[in-house]
Amino acid sequence: MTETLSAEMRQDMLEKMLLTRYAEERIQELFLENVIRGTTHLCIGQEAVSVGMAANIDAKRGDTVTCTYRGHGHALALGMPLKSMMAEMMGKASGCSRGKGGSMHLTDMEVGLIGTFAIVGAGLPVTNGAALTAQLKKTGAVAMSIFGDGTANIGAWHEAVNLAAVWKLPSIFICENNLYGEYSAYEDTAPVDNVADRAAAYGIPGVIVDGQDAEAVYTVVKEAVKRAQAGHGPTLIEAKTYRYMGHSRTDPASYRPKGELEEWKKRDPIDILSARMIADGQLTEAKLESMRKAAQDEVQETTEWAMNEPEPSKESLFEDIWV
Ligand SMILES: Cc1ncc(C[n+]2csc(CCOP(=O)(O)OP(=O)(O)O)c2C)c(N)n1
Ligand SMILES: [Mg+2]
Repeated sequence: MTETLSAEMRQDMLEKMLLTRYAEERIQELFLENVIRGTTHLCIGQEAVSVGMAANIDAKRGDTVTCTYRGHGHALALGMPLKSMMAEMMGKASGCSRGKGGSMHLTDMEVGLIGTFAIVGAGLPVTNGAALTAQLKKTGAVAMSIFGDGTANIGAWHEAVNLAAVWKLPSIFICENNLYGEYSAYEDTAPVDNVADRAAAYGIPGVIVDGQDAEAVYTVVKEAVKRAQAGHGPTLIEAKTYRYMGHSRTDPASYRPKGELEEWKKRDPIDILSARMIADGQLTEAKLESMRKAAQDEVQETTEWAMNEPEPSKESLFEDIWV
């Protein structure tokens, strides 16, 4: 059953979802204005998974997270400073990867984010490595990997889930099933109705959760953490969600059936949590409005700040590399 969280935790989740939403809207504009180069993959519509996951992470304990190129929301939910992210987007030296990674390579060891990966499926084996460390050192830490529905068709995914199950690693595999892998619909590329159904092949629990409901996501991830810490091994969680935007910056997503986006927008993660808080007397429309404004202001101020930050030096090209 979905846990009812404290007013403070709900407030924190709502703030982070608002910050992610407005930051990503601004990022899209900045790409179109050529202020940010390369490409970008937005998680607008999927924010509840980010906050539900992140609220279970204890970086001090040594918990770790790997995620994908669609990782802005996870990074912010884990507590990466917006400045660090925005500067990285713009290739500035003050970015989390010193301006050399960009949108798809956000990393912040302080918050447990050991990497966002552009290679589909590449995060799972790394998560297993972190989980093995926790298991051998008996730290009680867990390692999470976030990925999409298309990723469950990749060889590395199957090898990683299998190994984690055999070794009973404290790995937690969280699938954001947003119905599409690039431009292909889930049902055209997978032979099973749910990604979670694949858990049976590896003898681990496969749990389906409403990915639009932050508290529901929080609840199932918490269960998976307990299981991992008790030495029972990994859990596969499938959060049913939807990306409002196309796959990447220039994709108009014309392959989607008419009306599908509108249906999903009726179950917006920010609306669901804020409505619940209002119903429980923890939030008013006016307070919500001021929270929106605060998030928008932070995005605007941070954007301006990042634009004026220096580029990395030429010498830094030879730093942080293996020869
Ligand atoms: C190994 C590999 N194959 C193909 C690609 C190209 N590619 C980038 S994203 C993507 C789709 C992944 O879909 P999904 O796992 O559902 O994640 P989503 O983008 O929907 O979050 C593909 C095929 C890649 N980056 N890496
Ligand atoms: Mg997908």
